[in-house]
Amino acid sequence: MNTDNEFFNSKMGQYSKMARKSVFQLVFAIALLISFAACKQTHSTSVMSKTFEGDGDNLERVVQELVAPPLLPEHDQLAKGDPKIVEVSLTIQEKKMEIAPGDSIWAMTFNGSIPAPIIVVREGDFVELTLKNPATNTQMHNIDFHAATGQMGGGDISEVQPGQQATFRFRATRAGVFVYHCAPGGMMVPMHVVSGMNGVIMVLPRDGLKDENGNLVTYDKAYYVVEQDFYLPKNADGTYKNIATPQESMQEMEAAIKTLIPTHIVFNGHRTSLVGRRALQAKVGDKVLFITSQANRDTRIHLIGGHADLYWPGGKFNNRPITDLETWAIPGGSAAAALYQFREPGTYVYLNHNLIEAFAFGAVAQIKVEGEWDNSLMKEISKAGPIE
Ligand SMILES: [Cu+2]
Repeated sequence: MNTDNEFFNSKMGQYSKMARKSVFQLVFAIALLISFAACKQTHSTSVMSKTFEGDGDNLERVVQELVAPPLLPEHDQLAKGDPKIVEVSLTIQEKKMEIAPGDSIWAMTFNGSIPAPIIVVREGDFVELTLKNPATNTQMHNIDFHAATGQMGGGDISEVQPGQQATFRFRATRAGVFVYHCAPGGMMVPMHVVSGMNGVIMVLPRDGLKDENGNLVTYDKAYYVVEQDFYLPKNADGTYKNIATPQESMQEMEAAIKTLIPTHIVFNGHRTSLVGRRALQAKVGDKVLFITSQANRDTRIHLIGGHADLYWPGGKFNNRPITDLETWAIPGGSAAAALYQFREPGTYVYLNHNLIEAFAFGAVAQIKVEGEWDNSLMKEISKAGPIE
């Protein structure tokens, strides 16, 4: 019996060893399958393997009514239905504009504002842009979308002389905030850009923005704040020239921009665009998306008293956002997006943290936040008084 038992036990041992081996092999096979599937999924969503079909001709059309900065056009944060053609119209206006109290430039603008209005679409939508250059203007203009794929970002096929209009369409294949600007060629490119011809398009992921853990995150408000460097020509005594015509502005400004030293660095086209009674507004608890670009020059943005809860690297929403930033860099020719939930009331300052460029040149905005003070985050222990 003992022998049998030993035999049996030993057989059972073998069976159990075999069973363990089989289970191990099964688990190993499943793990392989899962990792293969995950790998396949990663590959299928890689930006390197995206393919596109159709030119969008038969898609549903919607018209986007653009609005003046710092506001965004009406939009849904999550896509409704299939990709659409979003029709957008920009009319170029050449006009004299004040950029600081008493200081003016011959501005060149899309739709009359500096910056140009922000366009909002979703990944996979087509943007159908009509660019109008009224006969009253003096210059040829066009538009280069950093969000577009194709020659000159559309610059070649959108060239319009005064009295002309042109329409082209591109598919928004990448999610994020992207600069667009006029690019008529040669020295006219920087001249038109620093005369105000730049803006941003925001391409939202179809299923919305994601936080650092991959969960949906929405915003209560969004503000569009663009830094612009200006180069005003000066008289021999250092005062700014009063430029009478756009042609004179082009001649005089070339020498001014070649100094590489701006005379003004401001937000939204004017030193006082977003301060005092024009400060941005929010409430404690609001999650505010700040969209900021600089089309020509590097900058670095800081929110005094707050942070970027979420900052999307390079302003591109398919990257996992990084958290808790104090200051975020914007290389010239790009845009940034940062989300912050205000937790305390007060007047916040959103600025270029080269503090000379902020306070001496003008790159400052304010946000007035209403709500109840929270001692769990900051508490005044004793008011300023004589040293004891
Ligand atoms: Cu132009």
